[in-house]
Amino acid sequence: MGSRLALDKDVYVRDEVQTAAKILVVGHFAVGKTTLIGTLSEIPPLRTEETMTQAGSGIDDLKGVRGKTTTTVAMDFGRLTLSEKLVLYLFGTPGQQRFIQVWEDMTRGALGALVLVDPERLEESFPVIDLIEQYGLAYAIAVNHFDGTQSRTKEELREALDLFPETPVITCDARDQKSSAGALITLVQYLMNRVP
Ligand SMILES: Nc1nc2c(ncn2[C@@H]2O[C@H](COP(=O)(O)OP(=O)(O)OP(=O)(O)O)[C@@H](O)[C@H]2O)c(=O)[nH]1
Ligand SMILES: [Mg+2]
Repeated sequence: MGSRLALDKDVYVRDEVQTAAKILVVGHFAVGKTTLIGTLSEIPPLRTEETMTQAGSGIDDLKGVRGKTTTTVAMDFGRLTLSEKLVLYLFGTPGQQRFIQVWEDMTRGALGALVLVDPERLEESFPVIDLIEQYGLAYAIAVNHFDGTQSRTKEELREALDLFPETPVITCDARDQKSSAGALITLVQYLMNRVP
């Protein structure tokens, strides 16, 4: 217990009152997962970024992704204290199918997931949503608004993504703290209301 206290004093000192929840931030390639966790984390986020090389050019589709030189190869990790009673541990999980093994580990113990979606690359979100449903995780959709993207109504997005009526759809800008926090809070409220 002594070493746990030393590792994460803030959380364990207030043990009786504070609950920790694991939340996944998922989404397809270059949708803004690392950006969102970096924006929200109150500790320096753990990142596993590697420079993209020519070898990956036929694998990760850079179409519509400007100025991206690195990609996440394992995970992102950050922490966000939402209130005296609730601290969130954020795990960013790569959406590419070749990372399916990472999903096996990441989904364990997770309360739910924020699924980041680029409205201009909707079809890339289908396999990610399929995976989340396959693992039985509750989720909310956060539409990351890249500059200049065509806006669609939430209803159009809901229909295009074939969502359940109760699944929350929120818009956000992964670079903006307030809007990213708003997306996460919507997810957490949704998850809390589902708890029997
Ligand atoms: N204009 C704009 N750019 C954004 C936004 N969100 C992220 N970006 C940029 O989009 C690029 C991809 O963002 P990342 O956070 O690396 O995306 P990712 O989902 O972690 O990518 P992978 O780990 O490679 O799958 C970066 O260059 C970001 O700066 C946004 O809302 N607007
Ligand atoms: Mg990333």
